[in-house]
Amino acid sequence: TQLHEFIKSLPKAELHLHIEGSLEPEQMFEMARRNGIALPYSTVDDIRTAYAFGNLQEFLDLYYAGMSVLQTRQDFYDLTYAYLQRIHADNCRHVEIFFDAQAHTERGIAFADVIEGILNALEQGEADFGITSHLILSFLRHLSEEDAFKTLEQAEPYYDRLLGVGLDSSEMGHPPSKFERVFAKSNALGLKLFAHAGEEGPPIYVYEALDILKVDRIDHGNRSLEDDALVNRLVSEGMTLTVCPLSNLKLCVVDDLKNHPLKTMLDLGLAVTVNSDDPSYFGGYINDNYIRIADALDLSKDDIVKLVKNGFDGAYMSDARKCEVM
Ligand code: ES4
Ligand code: ZN
Repeated sequence: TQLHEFIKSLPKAELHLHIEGSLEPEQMFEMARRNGIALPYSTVDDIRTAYAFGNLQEFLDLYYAGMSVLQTRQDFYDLTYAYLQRIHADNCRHVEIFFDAQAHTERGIAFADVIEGILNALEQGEADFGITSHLILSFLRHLSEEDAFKTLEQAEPYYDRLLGVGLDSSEMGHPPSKFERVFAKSNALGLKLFAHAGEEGPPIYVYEALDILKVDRIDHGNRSLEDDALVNRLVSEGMTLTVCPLSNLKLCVVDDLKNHPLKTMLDLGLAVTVNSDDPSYFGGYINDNYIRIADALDLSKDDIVKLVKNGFDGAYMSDARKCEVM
């Protein structure tokens, strides 16, 4: 349709993307083959069939298992470069990427191999596709504060090449307050602060992300809608929420895209953006997320423009770069 073509034609920014969640089944087989790793699947279709999740944890179990094929610096390079190539086709011009360092270092992969593979691909992607990018070190919240501190220390040689730190993985039972001190330290180092909150967790987790972690963006934030005072605060602060429609559908945060709160959030004046989260696992890259949610909620051209603009407003880009792409 005309709206689909409009969405495809717009330059976009993506602010919520886990690079390990862009690992496509074909790549998983190729890397398993070259690294001599046995997979519990025989075909690409087997993998896609297995991607049916009842909640966040069911997804995370397959996500951490899948990334075990990532072994070498070249694997991290290839993963990242393929993602950039894919979003270039979606006219995505800027991306801020999370990586889960601990999910690799705990398997014995060197931190340097992970981050240098990713950073080298980001540099090549800018040269080849004109996509600007930032990298965010995300702490796994099911692991300890001490483990997060250790990971922040391992990143020391790369602080100037990191935009910030994030917080992801199993939300329930792991409130933002668990990471108060490591976020304070990250802030003192000049890093930006991001946290997943209110995806499955209650509004109090969003308050903690704001008040205790002092985050610069909230990832997801859907459940903020249960608390009117919280909504008013997020609106008045102009806090960016990185919403992920197909992720919410696949993880049963919503039962149907027609019941997704995105349009409500927009109409309340929240600074919501559209993102793909883990595109290989959730069935779509950035344009698919825009198209599926636009169709389900009957979004207007003005809604789409607002969402795209929110993406650039919430991004860490120079005004000159924004001018160039918007
Ligand atoms: C994630 Cl959707 C989501 N939520 C929490 N942690 C994650 N890690 C990768 N995707
Ligand atoms: Zn996420």
